[in-house]
Amino acid sequence: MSLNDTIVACATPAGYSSIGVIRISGDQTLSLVKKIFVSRQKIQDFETNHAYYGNIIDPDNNDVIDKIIATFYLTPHSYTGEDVVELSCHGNPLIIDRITKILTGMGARIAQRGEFTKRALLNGKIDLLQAEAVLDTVIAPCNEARKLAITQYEGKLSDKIYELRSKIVDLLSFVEANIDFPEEEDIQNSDIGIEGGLKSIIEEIDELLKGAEIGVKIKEGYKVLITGRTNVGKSTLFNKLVGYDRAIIHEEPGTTRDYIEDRIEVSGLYLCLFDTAGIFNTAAGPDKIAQDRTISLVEQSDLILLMFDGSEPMNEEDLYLYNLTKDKDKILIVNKIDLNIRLNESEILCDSIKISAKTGKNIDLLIQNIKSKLLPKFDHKQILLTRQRHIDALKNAKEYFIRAQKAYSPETIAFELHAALDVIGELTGKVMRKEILDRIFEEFCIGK
Ligand SMILES: Nc1nc2c(ncn2[C@@H]2O[C@H](COP(=O)(O)OP(=O)(O)O)[C@@H](O)[C@H]2O)c(=O)[nH]1
Ligand SMILES: [Mg+2]
Repeated sequence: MSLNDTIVACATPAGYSSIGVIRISGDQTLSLVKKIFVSRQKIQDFETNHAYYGNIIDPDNNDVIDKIIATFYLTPHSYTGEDVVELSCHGNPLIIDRITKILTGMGARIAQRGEFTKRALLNGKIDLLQAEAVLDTVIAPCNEARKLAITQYEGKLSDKIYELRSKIVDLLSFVEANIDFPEEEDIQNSDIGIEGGLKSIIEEIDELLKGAEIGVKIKEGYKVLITGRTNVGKSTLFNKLVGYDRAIIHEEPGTTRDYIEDRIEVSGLYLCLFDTAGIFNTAAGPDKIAQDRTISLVEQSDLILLMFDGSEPMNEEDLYLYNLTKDKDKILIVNKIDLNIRLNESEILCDSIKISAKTGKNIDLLIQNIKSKLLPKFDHKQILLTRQRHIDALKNAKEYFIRAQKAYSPETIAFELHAALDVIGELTGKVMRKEILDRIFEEFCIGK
C-alpha cells in the first residue's frame, strides 16, 4: 500500500439502491474528478465540506452517465486527511461500475479493505483505537455495543490510555532520575515512590481489564443457554425469543440433538442464544452425545435459562440439571403455566419466573430478567475496552509492571517500563506493527 496512490471504492453495498456512494481519496482526487464532473462551478471554486450538483460524464465521448451530488472534503479537512470527494450517484451497479472503471482507467486504484480508515490512521487523523471503533460502529450488533463504539470513536478510550501512558512516562523519568542522581533526596522521597507508582498503575490496569470483560461481552454477545429436561418447552421458548420457527418443536422427547444457535438483540443487548438437547436418564447413542454437548455448553455460557415443566412434578432429571448449574448465573423458569400446574411447590423454585412459552405469557418479564442479570451494574459513563487485542496488550503490560516490582535495580525497572510503554503504544497505534494493522483492517469492508 502506498499513500501516494489515489484510491477509489464504492462505499455502499453492492446491488440496486436509491443512492450509491463512490469515494475517492488521494493527491490526484481533484484532477480526476475535474475530468468527469461537470457542474456550474469551476472545480477550483469548490469549497471543502460542500456538496455540488452536476453531471458525471465519460471523458472519451461526453456521454452523461448520471446526475449526481459530489461532496468535496479538501485536505486536511477530510476523513483520510487527504483530498476526498464522495460521488453520490444513483445506486445502479451499471453506473457505479462504469464511473469506478473510468477513474481507475485514469490512474486511480481500487482501495483495499479499510484503506480509507487506514489512511486516516497513518495521516494522524485518528488513532488505532478509534480506527477499530469505526469498524465497531458499522457492525455494532446491539445498542449497547453501538454506544461503546461511538464513545471509543470520540476518543474517550484513547484519552484514558494516554493518561495511563503519561503516568508510566512520569514514573519512568522518576526511575531514570534515580539512576542518574541516586543521592538526590527529592527524588528518593517523592510522594509515593517507585513501589507506590507501580502499584497504582497495576491497579489501574486491573480496573481496565475488569471493564474489558464487560466490553467484550457487550460487543461479541453473551452466551445464553436454554436447558432443562426433555420436553419442558426449550425449543418453544427459543423460537419465541428469536422470533421465528427456528427449532423443531415436538411432543416426542429427544427432538433437539445438535444444539441450535441464533443471535438476537434483547433490550439493547446482543445475545448468542442456544437451544440444547434435553436431559433424560435413559439417553443412549446419539442422544447421549447430544446431552454431553449440552453439559459442555453449560460450562461456557454466561447465563443459563433452566426450564421446568409446570404441568409435571419435578423429577430427578430436573434436580440433576439444577445441581449441574449450581455455580452458574441462571434464571429458573417454570413453563406451561397455561396448563394445570402439577409441579410441586419447592424452595428451589421460589425465585422462578412463570411463563407459557406457547402463549407468550410473561416472556416480557423473562426478557427484563435476562437483561438485568447480564448487564452488570456498570456505570454507563465507564469507558470500556472492547477487544481481545486490548485485553492481551494490557495483560502483557501488566506482566512488565509485575516484573518491575520484583526488580532490584532502577536500571531493570526502567527496562521493564520501557517495554510496557511499547505495549501500551501498540494499543493506540503509537507503536505500529504491520501484523496488527493487517489483522485489524482485514475485518473492514472495501470503501470504509
Ligand atoms: N401447553 C403448553 N405446551 C407447551 C408449552 N411450551 C412447550 N409446549 C409443548 O411441549 C412439547 C415439547 O416442546 P419443545 O419445545 O419441543 O420441548 P423441548 O424438548 O424442551 O425442546 C411440545 O408439544 C410443545 O408444544 C407451553 O408453554 N404450554
Ligand atoms: Mg427441543
